[in-house]
Amino acid sequence: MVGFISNRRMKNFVKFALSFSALCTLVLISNCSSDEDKEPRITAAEGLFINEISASGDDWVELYNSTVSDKDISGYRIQDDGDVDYQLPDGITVPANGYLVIFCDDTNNGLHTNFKLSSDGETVTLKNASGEIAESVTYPKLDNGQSYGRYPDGSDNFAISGITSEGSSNNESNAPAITTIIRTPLVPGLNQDVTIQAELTNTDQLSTVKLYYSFEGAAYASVALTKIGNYYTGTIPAQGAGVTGRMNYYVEAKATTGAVSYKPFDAPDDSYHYLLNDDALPALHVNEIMASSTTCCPDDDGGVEEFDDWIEIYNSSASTIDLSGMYLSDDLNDPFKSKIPNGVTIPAGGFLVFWADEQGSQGPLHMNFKLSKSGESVGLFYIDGRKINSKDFGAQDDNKSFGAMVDGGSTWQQFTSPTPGASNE
Ligand SMILES: [Ca+2]
Ligand SMILES: [Ca+2]
Ligand SMILES: [Ca+2]
Ligand SMILES: [Ca+2]
Repeated sequence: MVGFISNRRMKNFVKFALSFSALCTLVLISNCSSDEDKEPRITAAEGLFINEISASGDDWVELYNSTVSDKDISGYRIQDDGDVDYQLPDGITVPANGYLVIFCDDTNNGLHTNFKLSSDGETVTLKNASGEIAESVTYPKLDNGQSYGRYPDGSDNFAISGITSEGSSNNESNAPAITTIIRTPLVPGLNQDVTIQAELTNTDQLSTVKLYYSFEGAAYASVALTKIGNYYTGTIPAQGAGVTGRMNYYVEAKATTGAVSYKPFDAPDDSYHYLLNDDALPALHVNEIMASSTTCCPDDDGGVEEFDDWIEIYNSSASTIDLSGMYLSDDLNDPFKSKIPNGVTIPAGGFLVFWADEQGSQGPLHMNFKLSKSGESVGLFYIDGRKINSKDFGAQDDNKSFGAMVDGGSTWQQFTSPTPGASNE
């Protein structure tokens, strides 16, 4: 479990050390016990807490005031790792026994900070007007719809909850959180059982974990998942020989309190899916790659020239091929890495260049990975994840490409004069 840093604890420790100093030498302090829960809470602003943090999708920090008086936090500052701290507006109060949400959305105005939070986890620190640390909480990796908070409000018990309670009490919103879902096989063939494993955290009050699945829009069926090792495990049954279509699924975790969480978090509106498909794979080929460009062939984005990595795909068939929903990846174990948007086609006998620049905002041909100059793999995958074609490559020289000697062929060579979008020659 990921811990947290509490300034209050440090102050409690100082107070404890002072009050017991007459009894204990410094050497013996570690042997003297004290129930710090009986010590009054002392903070730079007593009774003010960072109560809940959301850091994936919507980023925000919820403050909680456990006292019966409004707390004026004029001059307070908030920061995350590595960013300049942000001063909250004057005249802002956290209401008595109430909540205030600070939006970490990088808009730098009012209750909207100049930074975003990392979904991988970091530390959020709140300082008072004198610059003293009022609260500091280190949160772990969070997924959409999950939060890290105090359950109940203002306590020292932190947990990842599978549901959030932005601006309201955490007390009824403590749900088990589903952190990981694994599907085996990742690319199911027709008429195959599919195993789903779910990893959970914050399970003290766990009641049930269920897998829901729906084939081709039928009503969802459910199956209880059984804990095997670290995972809650169950099976989506095979659909029969020759049956093709789309399987949607999601996992639900319910607490004994009735609080429920899902993965994906907004299921059933959203769900995971796989395709049972027996289409013949298209005649497409990874045909030429550039893994280290400094002067060759700038990308198709206007403005300043960008010399990005690229992948050329060749259509060896006599028909136009629609690549909508197919995938490119630089990891052959992760076929679903970068989805090709709708409307991308290659004419019969034609070539198309995809940019491996992690700049998806530059258009439909820009993939969310780059190619390693020291070598790796490129794969083209069908809409169901089956591999159409792939190529492993070793270390590459700057501005020289690696491609099939004959378009679509299996013998590859280095090209001093790359031919992105045209026949290799
Ligand atoms: Ca809350
Ligand atoms: Ca680019
Ligand atoms: Ca890469
Ligand atoms: Ca070429």
